Amino acid sequence: ATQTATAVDNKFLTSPWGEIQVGQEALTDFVFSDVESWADAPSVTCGASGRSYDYGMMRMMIERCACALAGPLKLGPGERLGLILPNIPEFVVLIHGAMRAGLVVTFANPLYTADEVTRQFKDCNVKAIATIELFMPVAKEVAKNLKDYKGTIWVGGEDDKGQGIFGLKSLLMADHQADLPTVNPDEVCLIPYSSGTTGMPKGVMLTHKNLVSNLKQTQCPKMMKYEGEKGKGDVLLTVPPFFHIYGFNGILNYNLKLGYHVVTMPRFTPEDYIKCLVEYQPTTLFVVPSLLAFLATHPSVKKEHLQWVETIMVGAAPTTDSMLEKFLLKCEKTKDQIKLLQGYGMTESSPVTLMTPYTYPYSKVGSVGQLVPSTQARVVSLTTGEMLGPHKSGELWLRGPQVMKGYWNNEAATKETVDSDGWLHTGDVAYYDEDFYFYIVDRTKELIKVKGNQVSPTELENIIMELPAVADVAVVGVPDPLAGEVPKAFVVLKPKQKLTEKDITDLVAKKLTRYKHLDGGVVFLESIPRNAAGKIMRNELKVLGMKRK
Ligand code: 4UW
Repeated sequence: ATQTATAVDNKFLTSPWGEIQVGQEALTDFVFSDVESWADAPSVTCGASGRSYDYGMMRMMIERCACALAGPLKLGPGERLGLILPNIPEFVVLIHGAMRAGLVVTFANPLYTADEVTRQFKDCNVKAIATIELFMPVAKEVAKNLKDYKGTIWVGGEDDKGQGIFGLKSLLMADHQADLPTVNPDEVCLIPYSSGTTGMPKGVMLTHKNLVSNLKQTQCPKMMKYEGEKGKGDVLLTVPPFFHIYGFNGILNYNLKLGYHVVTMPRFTPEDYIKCLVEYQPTTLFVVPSLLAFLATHPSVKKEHLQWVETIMVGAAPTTDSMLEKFLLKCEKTKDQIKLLQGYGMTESSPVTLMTPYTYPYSKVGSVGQLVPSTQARVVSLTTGEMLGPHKSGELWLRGPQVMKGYWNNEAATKETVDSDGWLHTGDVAYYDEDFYFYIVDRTKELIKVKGNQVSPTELENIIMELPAVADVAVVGVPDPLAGEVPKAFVVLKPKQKLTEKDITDLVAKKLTRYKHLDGGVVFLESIPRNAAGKIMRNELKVLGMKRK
């Protein structure tokens, strides 16, 4: 890259890639604006079943879904639809159908327990749920706890109107008519959940403008290869979930906008993934570090399986240079034959803020890249609060049109995270080099990342505190070769009380989905180290956790 970033009055850095026009479109209109140019090309294919819709069909189904949500389900603009769906083509129909109808979507991991989904859907006032047969029991359990509930959309199922269950297929076949609203770009359309820097998961309010701006930022022709190459027929295979912001905006919308063929799988298994590599011959893979490690090191993945791959995009958790090297070795390809791109972002920033340009020096592998257009950064000293120069680590602050409107119903957390000048305090520790490439080195926030998934220590701590024998508890992430990090609990018992490690791990396993389980184990302590303000000294526990397995 020849562009340089500028340090404005030594107060902040601007993007070396200039500015984009802030998004004024409704997200669905923007994502499908060029659909006529590739109406017959496949949009999303289910890698497990082969079920596939072309772009023209997808667009029509979205329109019909919007009318059905406004019609038979009686959902009005601003009301919330909750999705409990794996990565399937119908995910796209429902999420964009809802947004087209002016609804606000929140999505949950379909492997969440009913407790986890209930907390989220109650918190943001969900009025209807869409799910598949496998997760119907969870949806029913959750729906019981929701006020003014309007109905469940059963993807792939039959109608059962008596119980307020609507089959998606018949809703679409009926071709309902409704007046769909004109969407204002400043309206919230998505509320994913993130624990942010501290506490329980919170609803992140993202607007059409946030999400559309981020697509424009990541498709900046100068930074990426896309000028004149849209609709070239790239095929991508992707596993990161659409119910996470990276999967939804960073992967799904990003590639649909370009007219590419998105192949996805409802559930990851090594066999199915390899089968998809051979069957669809993807040119691009979107991965998280644990999936990259699988491709680089798993004996059943052969170089022949990867022969079509030209680009691999990795993000959501730290990746090591050596893993990227191992991947190249596995492919038997050189750095010139395969592009290793990395991106960094957060749910709170729609998500992308930093990205490696399509062409960048190999010496920068391991960097999370440069500021995307219209994005500014500060690296702030953890001790003095000053803006730092190159090669000095501090907290990363970011500002741009992709930064969230705020946390839903949580003014205090919003104020703590986005300051009055619009800076998003990421809770990540980073530095930049003389070419304005950024490197993430640590985290000051509590968040634990297990295979790219968020785990909030507070959520686990609250559950463990339910045990009457427990006096105090702290949960931290400890390094794990496969998952990146896993949660580990430090527990203080009340006098004369007894508990085993299993009592605690079993309770967490009963209440929370698999990746949040205490795979780092439990250590019993006399006391939890806290500072004068009563805050848990998590770094001390991390060090202790690495020593005491
Ligand atoms: N290196 C080190 C990274 C990295 C990272 C994220 O669950 P959330 O809120 O959001 C995400 C977003 C992932 C993402 C965004 C844009 C992009 O291009 C891409 O990959 C191509 C992935 O995961 O978690 C946010 C937190 O996750 C960590 C970091 O701590 C951040 O605050 N994180 N990306 N490349 N750490």
